[in-house]
Amino acid sequence: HRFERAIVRRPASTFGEGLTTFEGPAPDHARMLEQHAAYVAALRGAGLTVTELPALEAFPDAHFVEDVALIVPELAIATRPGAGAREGEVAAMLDTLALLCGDRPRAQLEAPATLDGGDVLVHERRVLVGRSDRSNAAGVAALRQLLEPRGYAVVEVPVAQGLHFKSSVTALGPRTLVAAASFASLPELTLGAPEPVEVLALPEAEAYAANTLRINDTVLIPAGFPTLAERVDRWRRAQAEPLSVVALEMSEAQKMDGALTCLSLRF
Ligand code: CIR
Repeated sequence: HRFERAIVRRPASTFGEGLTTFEGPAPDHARMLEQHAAYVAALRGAGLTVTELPALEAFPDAHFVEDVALIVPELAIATRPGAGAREGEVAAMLDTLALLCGDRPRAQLEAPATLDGGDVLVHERRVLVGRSDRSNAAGVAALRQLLEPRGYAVVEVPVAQGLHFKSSVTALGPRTLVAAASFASLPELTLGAPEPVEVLALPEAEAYAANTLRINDTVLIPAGFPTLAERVDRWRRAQAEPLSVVALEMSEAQKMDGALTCLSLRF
């Protein structure tokens, strides 16, 4: 499956007031804008047509657009984020979904369901969904009801650590996942996969780097994680088709518990 478009949103000047568990130096807005611009350039470099939405000053986490929607070829779903402070971000995305999602049917999750897109990893025809502090059982059930009739197998995965499932597990390709050590041996990661799936485990010190982003023939990785870079390079060289790997500085998003996938919706 190839992606054609992405939606991103400019980080607000208030972005440092967003939710975070990070303790350390304050995030820097100018640097965040630079890193975001490099990210958008990398999406374009990977061949995507990027729609850049304006900053929402009242919603400091709104540039983490991945959490408010899930778009697959068969359907576009507006989610219901699990953090009360982020619920209002959904309304700001509805017009854009209507405009850009073509003739896909659209759905919207309703209370009591909560689901953050960061908990959803679409891997071929399997959809791995994290049960986290943000995504509840009703959210997983609602997703199952929408996706299973459309030919996806929804697999629930417990998220015992980190913010979202994809904070700790992402897909490099159809047969390869990359996971933080504490997630790497979860049986759900490979459950029901039609072909063997290899899980590349990262040491705990590089847990953040488990959030990679494969877009067509490009893999985006966060800069500054040598084990990840080495594993991805070895994996890349073993692939039949040529792939480019692009490393991006992610320090400011990381301070706000965000990572590569969070910053866009791809479809
Ligand atoms: C939050 O706590 O909701 C934001 N500060 C970070 C969201 C990151 N999104 C993602 O992993 N998909």
